[in-house]
Amino acid sequence: MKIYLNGELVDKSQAKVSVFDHGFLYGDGVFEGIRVYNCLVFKLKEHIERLFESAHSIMLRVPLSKKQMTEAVVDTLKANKLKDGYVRLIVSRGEGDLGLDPRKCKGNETVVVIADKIKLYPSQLYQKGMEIITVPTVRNIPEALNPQIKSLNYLNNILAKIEAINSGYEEALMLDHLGYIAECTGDNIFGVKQGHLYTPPQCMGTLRGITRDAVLEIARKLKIPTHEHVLTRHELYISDECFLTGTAAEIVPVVKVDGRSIGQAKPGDVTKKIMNAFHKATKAEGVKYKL
Ligand code: PXG
Repeated sequence: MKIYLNGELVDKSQAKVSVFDHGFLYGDGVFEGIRVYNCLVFKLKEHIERLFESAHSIMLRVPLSKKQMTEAVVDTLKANKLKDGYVRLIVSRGEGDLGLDPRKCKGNETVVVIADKIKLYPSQLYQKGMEIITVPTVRNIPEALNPQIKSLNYLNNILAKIEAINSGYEEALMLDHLGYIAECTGDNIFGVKQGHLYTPPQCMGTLRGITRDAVLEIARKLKIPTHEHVLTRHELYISDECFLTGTAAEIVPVVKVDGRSIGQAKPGDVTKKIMNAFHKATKAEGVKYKL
């Protein structure tokens, strides 16, 4: 496997970064996860845009232009002869000293591109649907660490994931500090009620997911009314359908939340319609490359 590391494609065994890298020491950096379907990089422009926005917010200089970053992604995919897969883009503050001061890392920013395969859940889960549980850890407060920043510091989400796993669930429902629904540990959440689609607004402690945006776009095309507003757990419990969206997980039907059946406790018609349209979009859209 070849890894892109600071301008070079190196063998996996040679792809090493310093233990003084502030990405490692403090989670000081940003990342993206991108999917590739049959030599089409889905929503690559949007992912690169969000990477640069995250970096801008934490005052991290990305040593490549957006065009160069796009080329780095495609070159890494080609070097690994991957038609389908998952790309992880990472920009960290780079090597500094043991203090927090990011000025010590100036000019040392680390850029990594990994192209690999990913499968989060078994296929039957997509047919049967998932059960999720609300966990005690609340999503980061936007005024402290805004979830819009896709930073390398994922402990908030990992703590929630651990709580879900300890309770026998694969995924956690995270609330915001006010008790409204935020998102899951690596996915956005949607409810369907009487043919309308609901999802929390992006300003309320949720990441503006690119799959979330793609689903909203698909829904509008399918003439499904969409609403981005605050949701309580009660509103989710009484939904007809529920599903999660994320680049890694794609679209996952949810059939139970906190022990409450959602609708008929099986993947609903609107969810299936959106899943179909999403899979069609992944076959038709994206930045194309040749192997
Ligand atoms: N919310 C959070 C907190 C995320 O990390 C999403 C929503 C979905 O966003 P996109 O743009 O992908 O539709 C994410 C992204 C994993 C994993 O192992 C998931 C993400 C990132 C890294 C790993 O589940 N999700």
